[in-house]
Amino acid sequence: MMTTILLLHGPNLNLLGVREPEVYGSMTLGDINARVEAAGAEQGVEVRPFQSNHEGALVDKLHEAASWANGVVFNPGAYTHTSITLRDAIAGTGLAVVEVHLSNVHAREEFRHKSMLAPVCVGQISGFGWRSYLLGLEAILGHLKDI
Ligand code: CA2
Repeated sequence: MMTTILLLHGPNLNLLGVREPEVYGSMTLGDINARVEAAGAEQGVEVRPFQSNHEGALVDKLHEAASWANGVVFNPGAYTHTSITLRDAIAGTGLAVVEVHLSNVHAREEFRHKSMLAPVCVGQISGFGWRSYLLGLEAILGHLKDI
């Protein structure tokens, strides 16, 4: 059976490469999706990207993915720091999720240091720009091999 990974992006990440390139880099979300999909394909892994600015749509996608995804690479954006709803969705589906961030959230404002989701994730990758997603893919695939 082919391994399938949900590549999930939260709010404002559709602006990548268009606004604030000094903070978040010049790659667009489409560029990042293509790089992660290509890295997956090299290993025979299907990567399915999805982005939403809406918390409920992200919850719905996690629920849906529980029936087809082996794991999730998730940049929850600012919902990282606020969303008990997304935390409950991850815990409730039992999906294996790696949390990723472009920026080093621990080097930024205090309110970004706390993740509501990290305790129900396999782990967190933060601070490597768009490569955080490649590291996230490697991390989830390594995790899935071990279980
Ligand atoms: O570093 C990350 O990946 C974040 O998840 C990005 C979130 C931020 O709230 C988190 O603390 C860390 C913000 C995403 C905003 O994305 C933009 C992209 C381009 C232009 C403006 C915003």
